[in-house]
Amino acid sequence: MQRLIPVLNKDHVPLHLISVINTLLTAAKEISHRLHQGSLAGTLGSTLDENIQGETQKKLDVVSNQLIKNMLLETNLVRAVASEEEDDIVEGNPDAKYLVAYDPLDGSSNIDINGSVGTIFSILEVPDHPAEGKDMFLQTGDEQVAAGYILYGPSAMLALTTGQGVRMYTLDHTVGEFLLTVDQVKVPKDTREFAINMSNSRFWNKPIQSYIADLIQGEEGPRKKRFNMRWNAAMVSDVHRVLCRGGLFTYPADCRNKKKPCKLRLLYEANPMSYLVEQAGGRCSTGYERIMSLQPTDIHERVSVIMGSSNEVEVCLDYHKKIPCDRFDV
Ligand code: AFP
Repeated sequence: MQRLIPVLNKDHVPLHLISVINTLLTAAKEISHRLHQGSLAGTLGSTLDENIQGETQKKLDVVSNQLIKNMLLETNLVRAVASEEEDDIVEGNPDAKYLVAYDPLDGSSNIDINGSVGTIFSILEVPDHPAEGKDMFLQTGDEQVAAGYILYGPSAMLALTTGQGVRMYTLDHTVGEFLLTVDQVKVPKDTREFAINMSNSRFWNKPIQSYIADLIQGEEGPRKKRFNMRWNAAMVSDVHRVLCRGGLFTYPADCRNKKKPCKLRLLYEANPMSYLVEQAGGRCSTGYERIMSLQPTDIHERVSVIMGSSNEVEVCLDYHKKIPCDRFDV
């Protein structure tokens, strides 16, 4: 089986970008090791702190964030990092060209129950136009030069795109290498599987309520076929399933907290996952706009997300076109 670096060389990926990706994978191997040790590593459970998102930080959130941040900045190839666990960006080498936005441990609520979690990353270049501090990161998802995730499941798997399709690699613990296991990922255009947190249904807007209600009616409803549902409470795990066998994943805006109608973050969750899904032939939208066309206004900006099998996403977007509603995410 092919190792990662020869594959990226064949794709003519710039050497410094390969080095940044490889550094992320070195951190991921350490995170994978600590996760697989579980309680034995003494890193389960929560800290007494909250991150900028207002979420209680798990010990492994903090450990994973430090590992990734320190390793990336030590390469001297990274101009700055933006992390879910950092209030502001952390500056690196002022002459470097790469920016890395990442969620160090997505799905943290699964850590203490031995559930799947993952690291999501998005790599940009410092913009040509003069930009300082966090403004450097305020680029559309179309500007990404690489994106991916490492899913720490029964096996540790990397899904990666540098704009030439999506490949998946599996960590071989004996040699400590990510080996190519899926060469060109393709998301099936149709699906009978959707992923959503149903407990929020009374807070959704009308288009999503109507779309989901029709899915649940199955053969007797307007879709005239039965659908299945999954919800792993970790975007990395749910989107990995979509990449592997199709499906529609959505975390729509809701009116639980009018100040924070959306949950998923644009820069280090929605954009990197959208890059992967679109490169694999899928479709990604907020319900009204293509996600990777959005112009970010803040590094921790949140968006509503609908992504996956292109024909099914199209059906969901039709509900948004036809049903007038009060948008919470504007
Ligand atoms: P945590 O990292 O705080 O567990 O949040 C994970 C996440 O951002 C995303 O990975 C999941 O799809 C979604 O939130 C789960 O949200 P719910 O807990 O509301 O289902």
